[in-house]
Amino acid sequence: MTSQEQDFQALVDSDQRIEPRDWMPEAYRKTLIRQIAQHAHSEIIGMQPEGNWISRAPSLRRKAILMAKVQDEAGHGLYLYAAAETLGADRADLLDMLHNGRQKYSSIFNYPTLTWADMGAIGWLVDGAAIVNQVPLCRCSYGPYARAMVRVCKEESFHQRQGFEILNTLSHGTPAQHDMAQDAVNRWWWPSLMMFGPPDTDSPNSAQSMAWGVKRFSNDDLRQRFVDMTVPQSEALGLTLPDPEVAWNEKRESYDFGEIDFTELFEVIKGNGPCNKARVEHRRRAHNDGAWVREAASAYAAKRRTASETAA
Ligand code: BYC
Repeated sequence: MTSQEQDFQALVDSDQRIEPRDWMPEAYRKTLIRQIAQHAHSEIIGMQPEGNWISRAPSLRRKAILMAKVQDEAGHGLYLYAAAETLGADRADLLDMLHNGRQKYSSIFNYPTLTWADMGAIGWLVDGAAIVNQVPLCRCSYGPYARAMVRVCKEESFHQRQGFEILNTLSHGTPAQHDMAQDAVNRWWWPSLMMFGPPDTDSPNSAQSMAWGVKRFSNDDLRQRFVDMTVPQSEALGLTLPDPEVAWNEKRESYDFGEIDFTELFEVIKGNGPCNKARVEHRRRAHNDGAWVREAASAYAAKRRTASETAA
């Protein structure tokens, strides 16, 4: 280890933050750009499944809340792209890599949203899983990422509660509404568990990311934490989780749960999920349709720059 590397690791080990101008190993920079970019892409792709229901929300109140939530996701994408830029990444390059499949986004957004109850299940389960994954990232060793996560987590907890409230209303509504809520939970439960990534035995990035203080807990530990949090909530909702093996384990003081079909996760990551193609195509179209906005913003910024130079 060089002395620069030793100083860097000592900072990380003493729980201090690495800031953009600090020296950092190239591999640390690359890992962060990879994770932050994937995270940013997930936020903006994640707008699609929910955006699908804005025009069909069952009341004005639900529509206003859903619009605010989808807008929050765009904001999360912005904080995260800005955090990646502090590492020297170029936002346009990152978007290109999303559009041509060279960078990933979360598997969860490749599933369709079939009914209004899916808005509840996404809020409760997907945002719930996101919180469990992201609260530890508030203590990530890289300052700009950690700080972005603080605000993201506050907003995610509002999102999670709105999802719970949708499901609670449906679950205690008519029998048809209850069935719709149960069906949504049945479809979203296993994909939500997969959001935490492959099992620890099959997670190539974990060991190094944990040594660098980027990840604070392993994929399996966070998944277990999510299950422990969610089972009592499902009881409060009056809904069941689609896993007969869920049972309290006195010895471990945690819930046991059934085996996850990780071949499904790997297939979805490879691009073979139910909606991968549609999501990326829609994203590319939106990007192309928005070209005039980017051009107008750049032209306006150039005009202002010229005006202030002339004034000076
Ligand atoms: N989907 O070695 P591993 C949100 C990839 S946003 C797709 O364990 P790592 C929300 C992984 O990238 C949700 N790919 O990796 C937004 C790696 O591939 P590469 C997103 C996955 O990085 C809007 C390979 O598999 N959250 O919540 O140590 C509305 C091996 O995995 C997935 C974040 O991005 C997956 N599920 O750990 C509502 C949080 N899992 O890159 C909600 C930040 C794994 O080597 N990210 N892969 O080619 C993380 O915490 C970590 O990156 C992960 C994976 C836990 C996801």
